[in-house]
Amino acid sequence: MLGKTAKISLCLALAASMLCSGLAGHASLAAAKAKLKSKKMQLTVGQTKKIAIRNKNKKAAYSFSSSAKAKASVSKNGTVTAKKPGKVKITVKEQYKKKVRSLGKVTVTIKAKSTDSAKKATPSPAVQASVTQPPAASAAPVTAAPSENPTVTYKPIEEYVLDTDVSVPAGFMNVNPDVAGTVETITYDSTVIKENEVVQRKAKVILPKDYDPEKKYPVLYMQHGIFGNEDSLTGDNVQNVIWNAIANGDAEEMIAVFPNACANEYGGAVDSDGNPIGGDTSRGFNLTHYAAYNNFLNDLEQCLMPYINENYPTLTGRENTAICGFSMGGRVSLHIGFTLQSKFRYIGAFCPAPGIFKHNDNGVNEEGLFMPQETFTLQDEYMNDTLVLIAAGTNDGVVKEFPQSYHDALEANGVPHIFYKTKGGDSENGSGGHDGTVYKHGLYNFLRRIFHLHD
Ligand code: FER
Repeated sequence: MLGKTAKISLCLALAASMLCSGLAGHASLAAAKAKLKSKKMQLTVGQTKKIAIRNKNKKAAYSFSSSAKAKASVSKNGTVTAKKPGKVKITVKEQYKKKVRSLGKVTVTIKAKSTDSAKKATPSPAVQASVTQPPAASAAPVTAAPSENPTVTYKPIEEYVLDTDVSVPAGFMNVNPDVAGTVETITYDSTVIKENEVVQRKAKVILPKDYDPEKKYPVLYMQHGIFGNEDSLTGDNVQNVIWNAIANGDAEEMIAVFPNACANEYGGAVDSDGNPIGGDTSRGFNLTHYAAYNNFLNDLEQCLMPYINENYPTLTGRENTAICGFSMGGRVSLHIGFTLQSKFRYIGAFCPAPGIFKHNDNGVNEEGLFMPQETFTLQDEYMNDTLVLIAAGTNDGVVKEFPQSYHDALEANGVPHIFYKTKGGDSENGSGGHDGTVYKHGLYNFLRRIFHLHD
């Protein structure tokens, strides 16, 4: 992975977030009482947005009531739907054991429909979110009942896509033993690396705190950047972002898999003749090396996913399966997600690398995996039923404007998605914005939006 500065950036980001929030450290975060993240919400008629609660107590129940249901209704999980222009107050209460406590009121200001109001809802100066909305006649909640899964109804993708709030809670990257689950290493047989030969490959499996093999969990596959392997993401403490999101009540309990996305016999970088290059990364920008990442589609579909589904208590089917990644892993995730649309309902790409379209970056001429206008799109049946999130650095010196070009194509093709830019940590090597600060921010926002059940 090129994001060598990630750890330095992490420290800076942590220091900054602690200063901003006035928190002394992670312990106080765990003990803090639940409170409303914001007491104001601006919506346009037709828009929906979830009321965010910080430091949710997982054992408590939260209830929401609207002062004027004709203007704005609110669902059991706190999603507000704007119906008519005006002001509405939503009262939020927490019930824990027999105690009921008011968290206060959120004042919702509803504006009449205007053409591009969603784009103007910029959450903070550092973060510019842009949202391509689904067409008005959007999908109803999806009921998934593959034979081995319980019958559950999922939130329509529209609700996530219209949620332009991409802020993250303080301490979302912290290492916090109180919320930690476990990390396992698996070895599985791959039949797609060498002809007529089985090659053993490794992956990390991230289990949630209180993992119970009697339960069933949705699965997130997350891919590392170029020159990485199955240890890169755990080495960068990405599992803590997942555990924090679950502990904050922002993400469902899930199993995450961090594979080795370089699907060749070495599980590592090669030169153009296919020979390993060790640490000589300057020789790693070539088509043979990139082809190993393209081959991960076969490895994942034919070998790793079946292994995970056989050996872990997983919920299967696209409603329960997400894919995301950083940089080269973001490219891999877009490749796989847009190719295997019947298998993944959630696709996240954080600082995605070149190669989705024809390019000539780093002196390498690559044909590209998709054609921007013709093939980088969703099939009709998945168009309004797939969550796509692309997060980019405001000044990414490594993948430059490639993430923006993917956003532009999706927008031109009318594919509903979320795209936003956020600032990276400082960096001395010109890769500012191509680092852990940005990709973990993207991951947290992705985690907030995947697998949520409709209530
Ligand atoms: C490239 C520049 C960067 C490229 C890939 C990367 C496929 C990947 C960077 C990373 O994973 O950090 O031209 O071509």
